[in-house]
Amino acid sequence: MKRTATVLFFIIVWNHYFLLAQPSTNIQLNQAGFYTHAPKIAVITGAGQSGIFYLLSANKKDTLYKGMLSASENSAYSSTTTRIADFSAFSTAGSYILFVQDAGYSYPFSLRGNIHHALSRASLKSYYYQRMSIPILPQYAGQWARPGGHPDKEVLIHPSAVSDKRPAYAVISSPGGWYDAGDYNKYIVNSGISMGTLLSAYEDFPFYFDTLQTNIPETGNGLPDIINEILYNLRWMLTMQDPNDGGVYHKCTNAAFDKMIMPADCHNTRYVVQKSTAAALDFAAVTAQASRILFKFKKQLPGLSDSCLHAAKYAWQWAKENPAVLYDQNAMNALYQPAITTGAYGDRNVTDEWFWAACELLAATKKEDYVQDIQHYQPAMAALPSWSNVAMLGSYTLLRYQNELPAYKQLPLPAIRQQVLGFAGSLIGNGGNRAFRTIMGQSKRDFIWGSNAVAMNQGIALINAYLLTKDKRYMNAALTNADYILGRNATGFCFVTGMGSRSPMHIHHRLSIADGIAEPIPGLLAGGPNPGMQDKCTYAFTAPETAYTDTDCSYASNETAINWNAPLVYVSGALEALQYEAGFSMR
Ligand code: G3I
Ligand code: 9MR
Repeated sequence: MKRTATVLFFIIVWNHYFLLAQPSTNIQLNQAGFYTHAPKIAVITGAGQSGIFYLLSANKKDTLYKGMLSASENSAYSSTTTRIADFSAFSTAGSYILFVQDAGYSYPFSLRGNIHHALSRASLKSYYYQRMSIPILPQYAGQWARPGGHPDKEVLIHPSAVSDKRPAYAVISSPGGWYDAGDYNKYIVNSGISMGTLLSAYEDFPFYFDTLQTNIPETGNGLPDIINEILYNLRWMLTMQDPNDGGVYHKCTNAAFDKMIMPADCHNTRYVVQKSTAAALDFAAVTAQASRILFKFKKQLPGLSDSCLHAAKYAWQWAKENPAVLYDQNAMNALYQPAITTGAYGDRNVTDEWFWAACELLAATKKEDYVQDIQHYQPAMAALPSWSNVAMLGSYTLLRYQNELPAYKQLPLPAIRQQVLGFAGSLIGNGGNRAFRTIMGQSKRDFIWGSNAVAMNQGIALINAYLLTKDKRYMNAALTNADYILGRNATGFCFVTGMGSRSPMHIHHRLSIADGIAEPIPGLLAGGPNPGMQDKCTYAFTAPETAYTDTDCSYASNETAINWNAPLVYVSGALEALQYEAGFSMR
């Protein structure tokens, strides 16, 4: 009896001093922290009663604020139960910890005016690590420095991509660009939305990005680093256009994925594969948008703006002549050798690509030529941007330039404005995900391959609605999705590598896996919960909002990709930029 009591005593003491002293995985909050004047919410997961929560100083000695937890609620897309700690009323800058009796201590977090600056910088910097064909140098990359690989100076024309002047196996040069994701290939379609999103970040918030430096080789050359980074991929994209006809190859790739090895150890033959309408139109949209922005830098980059516009028109013309060349990898492999088994990005509907390209070309040229196509391809319904649905990128651009475009009668600007605002309004109007108080995750359909990009693209839609209306409800809603990405979600992960207290350590990313360094390359957004679990890896939880596993194996939930990081760059930059607007407070 006495012995049992002693053991019990030790268990209690152990729990108190060791377990409870560790941060609890049951308190889900933005692991970076909060803007001083923004709403501040933490979610307590796991069974428990309503009760008091305490906001403590970082050394846990002082209680600075206390409040009541909400009653427990059931989350819609997993068996998680949640209670809400809302401490929005507290707004003193500093470092803090939350304490809840039956959950323990939270991770430490801060309240600050520029709380997402580090995220903004890291998410943009991640593209430097993705650069292909050049060595990544220690003065910029620290422990993640590595030799170059995939020079792509000798890339073969795949038999599917043959044209008069470029027979099968002819050699072209297509160096540079970013690795698409955890794999080592480059795909025009996915580069399309990634570049469009980064270029839009610059167009919407030039004052912020003009001064954001990421310590890359070009830093200090008179161009903003976001532009320097974009140029690295743009120059590659330009090599993907056939100068003989304006057509654009769908991708530059191995026949099969490289093993989990470093770039310098990869020696598989590289191909450019079949031209496609989607590739041509995405390319036209990006180069048109780039021409517009680079015009501002024509002194530093003589001729580039013009070359981009020329490339855009040439690709557009090819698309007009080849309006329905879809990329169907299986059909292609039935006809040509070697079979290509890398990412397909095979889009079966290109109406949205037509719309986006026409919008970008109109905004770049201000010429009426594109108005009819804009009208013709205007989407019937707004849809969240993804690699296969880029229409809304065109809408954002038209609205961005609405006051500078000639007053073409057939240009459906009011309808497009209504569509974007209607879409953002519906994200807010349905109340969001109640259990976590986020916009993300209110629909089961949010949890797809790359679901974290859904959260960030929702953020962009909301920020655009804010820019159009100055209604702060949209900004607060966007902020809930940043909170989601950085920890206020049913998995408890901060989904950006190197950020927060609990972030992915085993991202499906060849560079991070093969380099022998424990920490993954920082600033990468993991794919996120995906109940599709197409990778057939082992998942501890399989419900829509918890089907995420931090394992190397999991490309369906734990890969990273340039089209997922781009909206993270946009949202984190926008949040920071808007914080700096005089007098702006998110409340
Ligand atoms: O469109 C359907 C939708 O109607 C349905 O409700 C839903 C149910 O799961 O599936 C949707 O299709 C999914 C599609 O993504 C759109 O989200 C497919 O199941 C899913 O297999 C597909 O995944 C794509 C994946 O490649 C496999 O092709 C991802 O979007 C895409 O981001 C990913 O991209 C890969 C590249 O191929 C190679 N490089 C890495 C990159 C990231 O993983
Ligand atoms: O590593 C590849 C990843 O980038 C892709 O998104 C994924 C789906 O296309 O495929 C991964 O490669 C796997 C391949 O599909 C099947 N064999 C194992 C490969 C590495 O895990």
